[in-house]
Amino acid sequence: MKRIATIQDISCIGKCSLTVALPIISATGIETAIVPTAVLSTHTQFSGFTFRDLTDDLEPIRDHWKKEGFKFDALYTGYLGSLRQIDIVKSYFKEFGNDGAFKIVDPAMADNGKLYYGFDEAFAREMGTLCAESDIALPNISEAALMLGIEYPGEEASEDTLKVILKQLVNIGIKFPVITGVTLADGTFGFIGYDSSKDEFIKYGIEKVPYKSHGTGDVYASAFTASLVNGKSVYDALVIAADYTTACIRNTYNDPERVNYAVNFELEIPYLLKLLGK
Ligand code: PXL
Repeated sequence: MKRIATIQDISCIGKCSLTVALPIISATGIETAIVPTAVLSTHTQFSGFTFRDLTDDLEPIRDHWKKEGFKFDALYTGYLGSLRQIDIVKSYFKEFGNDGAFKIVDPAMADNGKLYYGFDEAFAREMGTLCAESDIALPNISEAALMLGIEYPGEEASEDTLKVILKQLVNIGIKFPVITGVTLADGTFGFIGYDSSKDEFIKYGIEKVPYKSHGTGDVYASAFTASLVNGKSVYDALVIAADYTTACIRNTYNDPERVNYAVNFELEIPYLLKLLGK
């Protein structure tokens, strides 16, 4: 069996980070090791959430894994709680990121042009340095702009603007940035990326669902990681993740009993497996 390690928080309620990554990746037949960076009662879009920082556990977990000789097919990081955690994650990349392990960074820290509660611009810049150690980085438009320290171009930024931003991300060392949640020139919704090793832009969009929710970036990055480790090419994995995430958003949009803090990703797992030919 393939094995990945994913490093992000546990939000007990909120359907994001580990409570999304673990079920999605496991369902596709991959062993999913987790490194919880913090435990929160809910994600940070609620008020009054509890936050237990687990930074002090990260190095002992790494060292024990090293002693046991565990190997991983991918390392996938999401929401990180502090500057120190970013540094420690780099040491996980150094320790476990060779032998062909994919390093995937979702710099989950912002949306709608604004950083999530508790983050500042220094954190955003530092996240850029972690993305620079990844094979693929998956920022949304807000995160891309914040890592660069440039003005937020808006959710409807043009493809030309996004291409300039992609090149700027390469200039700060990010080999293969893929901006998610973008609206393409033909009005479809999807991603645009730039593979600097091939000097090639890639993009894909599907019909937009008029509904926005938290946690969709986490669903996207988890489905992408699962697809890649299941043997899909980077482009095919990005497309599968876009199709699956859009199905999750549509399912939620059509559900009169939906919750307002996350998407119905569970109900579309059979569709993800179908996309993967399972
Ligand atoms: O979905 C990203 C995410 C992950 N983890 C925590 C969050 C959020 C978004 O708000 O608050 C704790």
